[in-house]
Amino acid sequence: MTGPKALEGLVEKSTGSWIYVRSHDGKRYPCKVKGRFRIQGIRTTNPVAIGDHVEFTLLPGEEEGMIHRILPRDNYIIRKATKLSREAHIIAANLDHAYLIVTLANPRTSTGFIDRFLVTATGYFIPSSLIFNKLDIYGPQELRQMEKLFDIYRQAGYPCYAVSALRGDHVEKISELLKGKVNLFAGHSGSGKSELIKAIDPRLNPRTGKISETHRKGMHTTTFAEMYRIPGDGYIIDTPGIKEFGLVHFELSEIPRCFPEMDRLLPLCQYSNCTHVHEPGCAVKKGVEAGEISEIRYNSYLSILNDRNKRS
Ligand SMILES: Nc1nc2c(ncn2[C@@H]2O[C@H](COP(=O)(O)OP(=O)(O)O)[C@@H](O)[C@H]2O)c(=O)[nH]1
Ligand SMILES: [Mg+2]
Ligand SMILES: [Zn+2]
Repeated sequence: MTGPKALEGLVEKSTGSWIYVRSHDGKRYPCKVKGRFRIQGIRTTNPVAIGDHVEFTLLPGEEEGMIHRILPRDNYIIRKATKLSREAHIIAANLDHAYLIVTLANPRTSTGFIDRFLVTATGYFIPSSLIFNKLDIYGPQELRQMEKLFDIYRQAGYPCYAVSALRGDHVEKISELLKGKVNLFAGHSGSGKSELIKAIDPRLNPRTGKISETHRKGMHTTTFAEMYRIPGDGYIIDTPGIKEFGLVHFELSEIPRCFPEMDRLLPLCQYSNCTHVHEPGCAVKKGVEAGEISEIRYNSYLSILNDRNKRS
């Protein structure tokens, strides 16, 4: 007699108690996890994450499965489980691209938030871009500000796009970018992630707007990412309620490496252990003075460094 057949599939949804795996034949199975999985050196609250490729066996009845192996991850993005926790929560794995949905009004996304997101994604080797949403409500002031931010982030090496999910402006362009890839959507609650997903594929129905917000706030539980299949053989992973991206296990010296425009200059610093704060002969500080590195980005660097120093 042979054992139960092992199948392979993609984790599309994980609620904690059940993990939903799409097998290669297209069927979706609710699964449980067997055994313990760890990322080296960090404790995680969820061993199996959305985007994971797993091996599982069917339980008697062949409706449910048991996951017994996670295939090696290309990458993953994690945050701290709670603000003070030492445990990490894996947001998603095997991402091709991460998009931060930014709004300059209703709500306003700060550059500090943008930079923390980009540092995290860059540190985990996930190419990332910014999508400025709600173009339809911007006045001259917001449009000027947007142009300025476009310059800063493009110069730093991050593509920038502007859309209106509600009115449909430039949504086509985004759909093109997402094709054939696993894409993460992040951003403040209310920035329009769900609305944009609906604009990309009207058949999808993520909850938008006020009702779900109040609902969410009342729940006080971890919100889990959702994965959506989109036309053109791609996926969007919607990550609700993520306020802080944790640089969970980055060394201090790795942080400047996550600013591409600083990274280029690091070999030119006079001291190899330069922190780029006060040292003489610092190429990064010279870059800021010369306008090669934006002051906004440099200030975000200082702020991230400062937070880290406070904690350790
Ligand atoms: N004016 C305007 N409102 C938008 C746009 N995109 C989303 N919204 C609105 O912003 C609110 C929050 O959007 P939602 O997609 O739920 O945000 P999420 O929390 O990021 O998923 C909803 O009332 C949306 O209708 C847009 O492009 N323009
Ligand atoms: Mg949403
Ligand atoms: Zn330096």
